[in-house]
Amino acid sequence: MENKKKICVLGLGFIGLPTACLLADAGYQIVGVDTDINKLQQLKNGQLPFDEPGLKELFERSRPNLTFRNTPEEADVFMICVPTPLNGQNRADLSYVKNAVGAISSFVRPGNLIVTESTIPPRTHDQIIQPAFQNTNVYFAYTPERALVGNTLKEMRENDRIIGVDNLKSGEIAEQLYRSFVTGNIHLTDINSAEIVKLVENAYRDTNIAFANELARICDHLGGDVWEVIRLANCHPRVHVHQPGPGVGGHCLPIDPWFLIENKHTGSQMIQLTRQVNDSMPNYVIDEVAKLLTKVDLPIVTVLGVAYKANVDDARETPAAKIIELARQRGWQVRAHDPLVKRFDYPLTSTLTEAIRDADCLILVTDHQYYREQLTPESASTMRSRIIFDTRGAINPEAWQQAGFIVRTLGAAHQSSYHHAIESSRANS
Ligand code: SAJ
Repeated sequence: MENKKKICVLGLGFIGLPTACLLADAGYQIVGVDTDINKLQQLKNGQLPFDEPGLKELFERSRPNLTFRNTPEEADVFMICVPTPLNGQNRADLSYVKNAVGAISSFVRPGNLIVTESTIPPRTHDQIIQPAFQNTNVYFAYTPERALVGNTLKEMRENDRIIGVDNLKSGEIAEQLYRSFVTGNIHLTDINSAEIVKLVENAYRDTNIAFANELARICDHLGGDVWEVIRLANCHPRVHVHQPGPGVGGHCLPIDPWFLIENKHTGSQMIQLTRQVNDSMPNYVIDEVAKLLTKVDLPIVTVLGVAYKANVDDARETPAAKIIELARQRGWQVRAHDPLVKRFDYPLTSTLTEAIRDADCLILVTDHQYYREQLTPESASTMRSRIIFDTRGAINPEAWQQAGFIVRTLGAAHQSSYHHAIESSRANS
């Protein structure tokens, strides 16, 4: 095999590790760098710190080209994949990026490529990354990651990639690097535009969901069924409204839009409003649940699903955390259950049966496939009061109502069972 270049990947998280494995699988010699000694030891022992479809097999296959260290070393390419969390003032905490830049500075040589994948506010290259290497003749690229948790490897391979570069030669080197595993189109552009594109994608989705959440509240008051309303509106060829829910979680949508507007001189108004709408959904859910519990003394409430979205084991920024906190503030006894999440700040009940028994109200927060299959009126027959609040439009209200449950679906307070009746008659025909 051709003797491929050496790449130092800084940050072995949800993006850095799969990317390191894909590049190692393509024949590059990868030095994976992380400051978490336990994670490094785990990886050296052949264990993965998180799960993603296909990652275990890829990791096994690419291990001969992977080494793990807690400091960088000389390489042809340096790839920055460190986290950029939100600080207390809704601004990007760039300390990990700055540390990574500092850590590689003594190893970078003329002709090296420094490529960043971390999500960063506009102008971070201009103001922080590039100035740190101004006396070295290096190439820069910004290639924001765009993969969806739960489908990371497929999307890393198949999605189009945006590569922002500082000059044509950087573009040539960076494109060749990504072409080694990307089958989607590669779009070269300038670095500032690439920084903004990444944030626009998530701000767009966040805004669309905020619109859906606002529609859910409107339907609750005006009598429509938001799930039906959106389904039908989306039959129009130029309408694509997203789905409402208990709030927006994960490591991207609740964070990235803030980066786009952290420079106050942009005059942006809508993105901030979007964030407020989505962040207020847990409060709305708990206010609505409270209306169902007025006659119940010392309610026991069970939160079903603490992952930030369906079918992942990831609970970062999950709206479930705020829902649990708000429910506890009301003096309710709160249980939480999730079939996939292993680590969570609040104790998780180990079985669904245990989580349901003697509860007064179930709040379906995450529509895991597991709940779609296992959560039935029969499985909930051991509840003390028969109340269920569905924030995802995931259960069939009619079936639950027939079994004697009070069912409240977000955005369908005046529940019409019309479309469910139609759907089941279609299914039976
Ligand atoms: N959600 C809704 N309604 C919807 C869709 C999602 O309430 O119609 C909620 C989910 O329940 C979840 C949150 O939004 O709480 C975010 O989930 P997601 O599936 O929209 O996105 P992430 O955070 O897993 O990944 C996003 C993706 N961005 C876009 O689709 C534009 C992914 O492609 C990015 O790579 C990722 O952010 C990232 O790392 O930036």
